[in-house]
Amino acid sequence: MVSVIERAEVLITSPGRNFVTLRITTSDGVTGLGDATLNGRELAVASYLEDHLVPLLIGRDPARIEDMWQYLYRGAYWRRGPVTMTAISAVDTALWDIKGKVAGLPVYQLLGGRSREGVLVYTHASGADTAALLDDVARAQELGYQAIRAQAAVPGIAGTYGVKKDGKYEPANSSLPEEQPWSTEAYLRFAPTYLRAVRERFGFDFHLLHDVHHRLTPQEAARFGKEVEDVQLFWMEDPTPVENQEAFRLIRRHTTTPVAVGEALTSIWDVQHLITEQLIDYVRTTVVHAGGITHLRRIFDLAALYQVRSGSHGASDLSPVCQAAAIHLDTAIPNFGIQEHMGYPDQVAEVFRTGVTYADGHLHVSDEPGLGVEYDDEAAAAFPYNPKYLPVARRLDGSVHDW
Ligand code: CS2
Ligand code: MG
Repeated sequence: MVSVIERAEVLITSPGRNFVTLRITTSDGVTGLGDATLNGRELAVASYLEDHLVPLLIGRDPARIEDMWQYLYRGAYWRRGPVTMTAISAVDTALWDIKGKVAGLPVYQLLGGRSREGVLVYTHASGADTAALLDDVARAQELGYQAIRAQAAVPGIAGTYGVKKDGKYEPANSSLPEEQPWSTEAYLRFAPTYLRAVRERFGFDFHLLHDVHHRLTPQEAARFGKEVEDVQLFWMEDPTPVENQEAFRLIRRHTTTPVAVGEALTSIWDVQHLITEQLIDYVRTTVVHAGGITHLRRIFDLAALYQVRSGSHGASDLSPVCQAAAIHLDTAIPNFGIQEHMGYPDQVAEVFRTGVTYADGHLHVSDEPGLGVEYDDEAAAAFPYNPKYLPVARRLDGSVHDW
């Protein structure tokens, strides 16, 4: 009797932050998990799955992953975009989890096996000022991280992106969007000074990363990249909003600081020109938002032709299911660059039990069949959904800016 998809459940929980997970169960009782979390818009994806995709899955062959991808993508008629692609990602990832369990193999083995023993990761260091940032970089080095992202609060600008409060950073933290003031002028004066201070204190024998977080115009981004060339950043991330891809030609003309882009992009067509015109050095698309393992591998294969490496987004709003799937892919692909590792609130481990382990600046997947993640329904029930919004940035004149 051929196994078919018998059940598909959309699971919502909030252990410290909101997560949406799809669980597919086959007629043989094999289950697969897929992350479907879209920060600040979680219920849109939950409904897309519950109301539109789940009815299509029941009775289908879980082994036909590629056919399912094409069926859901082309069959949607309305293609791409974060909600559609996150829903398709969840189905795809769950089917790879099932295929690994049926084969009795960890997913990285299905993707061609190990290309490396461990996956180099970067962590977040931040501070309310330069001194606090330097302390946090020292903390990260003590934990063995060989790659560290540095962010510090811009003086006089409350709520600067990426700065922890009481050791924690969760941007989606209010029941209505927090409106955060922003000044590009103040940022451009200050950011190069704290990045330089990190190098002066800790030297160059580790990777230093920085997330501009979409805040600059193309010219400002070119100027910033040029100004910090002496800092030898591993990358400057999302220097300018990605809709205007012409902008990256201008940035390239003025600076050799490596550029990483892609966390807000959801398909190969969104990164195609950035890759084929060598406008970026790292592509940050993810399993959860860019079409699952099937489509993300396609993106990385295209990138490999142009010596563009992977640098997948891995913030705490991408669940441990996404993280595990990302590490399986990172373990197998030839053009792996680096993986973000922001970490999770403590309660998350009560709901998601994952075989991913950390050691000496690297993450390691487990050799359990499938993705190696379990979901505890009982624990999840203790953390009901808690609507939260990402902030909105406003310039000092009151106008809206890119957050
Ligand atoms: C950030 C994210 O980690 C990053 O690189 O860009 O923290 C991003 O702000 C959030 O994932 C948005 O939900
Ligand atoms: Mg980012």
